[in-house]
Amino acid sequence: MKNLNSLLLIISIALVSFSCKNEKKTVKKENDTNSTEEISITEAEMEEASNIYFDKCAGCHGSSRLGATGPSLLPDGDGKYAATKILGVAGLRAFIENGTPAGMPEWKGILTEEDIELMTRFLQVEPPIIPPYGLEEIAKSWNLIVPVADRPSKPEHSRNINNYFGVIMRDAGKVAIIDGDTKEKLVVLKTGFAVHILRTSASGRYIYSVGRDGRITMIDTYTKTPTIVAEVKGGFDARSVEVSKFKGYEDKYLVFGGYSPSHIAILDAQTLEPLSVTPTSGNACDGEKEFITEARVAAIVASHTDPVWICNVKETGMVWIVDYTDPKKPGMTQIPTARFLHDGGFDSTGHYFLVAANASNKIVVIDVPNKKLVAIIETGKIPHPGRGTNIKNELGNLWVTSHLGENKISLIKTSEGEGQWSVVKEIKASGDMGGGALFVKSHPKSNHLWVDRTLNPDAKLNSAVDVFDTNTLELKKTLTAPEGVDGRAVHFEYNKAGDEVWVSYFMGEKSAIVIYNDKTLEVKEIIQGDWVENPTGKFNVYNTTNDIY
Ligand code: DHE
Repeated sequence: MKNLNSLLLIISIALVSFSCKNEKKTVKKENDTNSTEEISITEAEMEEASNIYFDKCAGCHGSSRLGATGPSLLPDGDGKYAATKILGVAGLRAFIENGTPAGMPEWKGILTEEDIELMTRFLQVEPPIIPPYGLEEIAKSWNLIVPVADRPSKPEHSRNINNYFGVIMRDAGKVAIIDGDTKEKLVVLKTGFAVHILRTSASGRYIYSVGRDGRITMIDTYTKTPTIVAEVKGGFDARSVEVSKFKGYEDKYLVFGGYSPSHIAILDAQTLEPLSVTPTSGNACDGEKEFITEARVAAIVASHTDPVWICNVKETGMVWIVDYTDPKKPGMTQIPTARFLHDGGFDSTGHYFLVAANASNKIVVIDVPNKKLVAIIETGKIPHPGRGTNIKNELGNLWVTSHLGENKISLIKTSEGEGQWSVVKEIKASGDMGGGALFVKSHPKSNHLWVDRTLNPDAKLNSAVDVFDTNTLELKKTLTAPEGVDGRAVHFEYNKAGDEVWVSYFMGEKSAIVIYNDKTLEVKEIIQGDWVENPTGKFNVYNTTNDIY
C-alpha cells in the first residue's frame, strides 16, 4: 500500500496539461427516472480525476476517452458503446471495482474508495479538452542544460560505458545509472513522471528516457557521473523514443512517439531541439474508411540497414516507415496491417521487424529495407512481446512472443525454409492459470529463455519467472522471489557479456533488482536500497544500442 500511496501522490503532482473549465460541471442522471440527482464535479476534482484517468485508464480507453483497446467512455456514448450517463454511478462502479472478462483489471484495492467514487462522476461529464501542442509548444518546453561545446569530448572516467544499465524507477520518476561491471549505483536522476522506456544513442554515449508525461530526458555518460544535458516535452502523454542508427546518422536525430497528441516529432539528438512534427491521425488499415483522430504512436525501432525508423500507429494499424534523411520534411511510407499495434522488435538479422497487433491476436512482420508487409500471423490472446526475443535451435531461427490473455508462448520461425513466418512451436509457462506475461528475453550467447507473468492475478505466478532451455524448449526452472524481496517480477535484461540476467521486482514492499547467473540460475546479487523504488525497465547500453534481444 505504501507504494500505491506514493504512486497516487506522484500522480497528483504530475503535470497533466488538459484544460479544465473553471465552473462546476453538472449532468442529469438520465437513466434513473425516480431521481432528480445531478452529477457534479468541481474544478479541483476534475483535475484530480484527470490525473488518475491519465495514469490508470488512458492507456486502454484513450487520452480523450474515445476508446482504444478498451471501450469509449463518453457521457452520451458513441453509437457503439453505452453512454456513461446511462451506466450511471452504480454501473460504472461495478466495472471499476470488478473489471471485465474482456481484460479490464479490478481496480478495487488499487484505487481508494474516494478515487472510485470520484471516477464514477468524472466519467459522466464531458472529457477535458486537450489543448493544441505542436512544434511551437515543444520548442517552448526545450531546455538545453549543457550545450554540445561544453560537454567532454571523451569519457572523464575509465568505466565500461557499454556495460552501464539504465534502470527505470517508475513511480519515483527517476532513472538510475548502474555500472554493470561493479554493480555500483552511479547516480539516480530525476527524469519524467512514470518513465516508460529508455533508449541509447547509436554511439552508446547518450541515454534518453521518455515518461508518461511526454518528457524526454537526455543523459550524457561521458561525464564523471552521468548528467542530464537536455530536456524537452514532446507531448502530454507518450511511450516511445528512438534515435537514428544508420551509418552516417549516428547520434544525429531522435524521434518521439506521442500518445497525446498523436504525433511523430523529430528532434536533434545532440540537443533535443525540435525539428518537425507530423500528426498520425488517419484512416484505419482495414479499409473501413474509418478516420481515427486519436491514433497513438506505440513502439518505434531504428533500422541499422537504412536511414529509417519504424513507427507503429496503434489505433489505425498502420506501420509508418519514416525516412529521416530530411528531418524537417521526413518521408513517410504507410503500410496497412492490423489493429492495435503495440510493441515489437527485430528478428536476429535486423532485416525484419515483428510487432504485436494486440486487439487482433496477431503478429505483423515487416520487411524493413523493402518497406513492405511480409505476413500477419495469428498467435494467441493479446500478444505482448516487449521487443520479443530471438533464439535458435533445430527448428531454425525463432522470434518469441508471450501473451497477456492466455498462458502461451509462441515461437515464430524467421529463417528461410518450410514454416517461415508461422508459429512452429507453442509452449506454456508454469501453473496453467491464465496469461499475464509481459516480457521474454534471451541472448545470442545463452541457452535460456526467460518469461515473466507480471499481470497474472495469482501472486505466486506474478512474483516468479520461468526459465526454458532454448534447445529442448522444456521448462528448466521456476525462480521465485529471493528472501527479502517481494512484489511482481517484471522485465529482463542481459549484461553485455550475456552471462547475467537482471530482473525487476516492483509493486511490493521490498522492491529490488535481482541479478541471476544465467548459467547456474543462482542469484548473483540483489540490488536494494531507498533509491530502488518500483524498478521496471532495465536497459544495458550495448544491448540496447545494438538491438540484442
Ligand atoms: Fe509499457 C514498452 C505502452 C503498461 C513497462 N509500453 C512499451 C511500448 C509501448 C508501451 C507502446 C513500446 C515502446 C517502444 O518499444 O518504443 N505500456 C504501454 C501502455 O499503453 C500500457 C499498456 C498502459 C499505460 O498506461 O502505460 C503499458 N508498461 C506498462 C506497465 O504497466 C509496465 C509493466 C510498467 C510501467 O511502466 O508502468 C510497462 N513498457 C514497459 C517496459 C517497456 C514497455 C519496461 C520496454 C520494454 C523493452 O524491453 O523495450
